[in-house]
Amino acid sequence: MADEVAASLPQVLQNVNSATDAANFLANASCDLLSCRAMHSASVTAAPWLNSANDPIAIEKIEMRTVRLPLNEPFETSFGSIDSRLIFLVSIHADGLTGWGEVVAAEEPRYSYETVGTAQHVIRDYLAPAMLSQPVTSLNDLATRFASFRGHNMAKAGLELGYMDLLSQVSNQSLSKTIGGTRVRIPVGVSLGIQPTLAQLLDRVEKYLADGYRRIKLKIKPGWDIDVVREVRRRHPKTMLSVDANSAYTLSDQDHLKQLDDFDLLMIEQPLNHDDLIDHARLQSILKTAICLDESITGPARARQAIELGSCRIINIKIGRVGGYSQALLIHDFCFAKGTPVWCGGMLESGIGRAHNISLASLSGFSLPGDISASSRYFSRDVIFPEVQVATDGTIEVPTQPGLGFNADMDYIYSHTQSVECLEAP
Ligand code: OSB
Ligand code: MG
Repeated sequence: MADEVAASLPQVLQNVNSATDAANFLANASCDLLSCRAMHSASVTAAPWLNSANDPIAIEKIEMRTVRLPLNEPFETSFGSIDSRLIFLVSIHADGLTGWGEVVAAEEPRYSYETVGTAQHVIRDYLAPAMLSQPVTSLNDLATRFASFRGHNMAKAGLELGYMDLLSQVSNQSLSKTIGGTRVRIPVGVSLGIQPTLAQLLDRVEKYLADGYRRIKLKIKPGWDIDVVREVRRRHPKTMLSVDANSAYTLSDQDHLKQLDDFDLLMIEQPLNHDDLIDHARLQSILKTAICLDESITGPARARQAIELGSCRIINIKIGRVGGYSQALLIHDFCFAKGTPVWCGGMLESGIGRAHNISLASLSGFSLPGDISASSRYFSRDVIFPEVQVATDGTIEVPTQPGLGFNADMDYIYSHTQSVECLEAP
């Protein structure tokens, strides 16, 4: 199955021959988003924000808000278990309109070094002042202002999300259309945390397959891997199945990991160190199964290097991890030109982040099911209405109305707010 997906893609992409140009662009740290996208938009629907049809947007106020949402069930990965999510929402205010974004950082620096606390600091002291200093003319303008601050991708992304929601409202078109999306429905899968028992995991797998999800991803770690995957595969011989180790292994585990080759997995996500490319390339050379990188792909340059080194055959794009739409679009376009499948990862987002993921995943290159579940998979009630729903065929409809296509549920947000901070233009 994995081979089929990999083999069918380059076929579709035969007309694209700009990979070398794209690589040259990405080699340059100060890659200009406009020219880079314009150059490679032959097979990507031309993105309306490339031209300057809109007046610059003078942002009046940025609000940072944290909201604690209980999770329906604990979520356990190789780096620990959580039973609630501190959601960090940002709202961007201009001309009576509000754009919503979400900073996907966790409370603790485990998945990445960013936390809710570091993102609040970086937004308050650096990014918001840059965004408020003068009217924003384009996503490229905003990304260029942020580029002078190193790292803190999730903080940058949160503001880019809010800006893009606002921009698509101003342009009176859907966010999907604003970024050049082509899909009207997107295929989705579900990520299943480490469970107390194998029986419980098998139950969860049955449930989500019955709900229609098109791909099951199992979180693995040493002691919860080969036997678990073997049993799930034995019961579901045809299911699109993948695993995610969140960096729980080292190269010395290669013989152990090689056993996963028996299970016809779509991919093994981030088996090795969170910032590694070299060891992944060595592991990929001995594995039949495709490696997918998540944590290691922190931006367009890393995506290019990973593909060049052969560190992976599939890339997981998370808008937060890579630093916003500007960077996610570049990675998408580059991978599309190279024939590398991408898919949209998740960070247990609330409906705001989830809605942005739906728009991102509507781009043509997102050929594999995303980790974009229904709101109800994680939360008894979400911060948006309508909530995100997955149809019985395992797809989510891409909204067509202007903006995000979902409304912030202010009553529910207010009632669960833990902190609010307003940042205003000087
Ligand atoms: O590694 O993809 C990951 C959640 C939090 C942090 C990292 C990851 C995840 C998931 C869940 O796998 C994806 C989702 O459903 O949001
Ligand atoms: Mg992952």
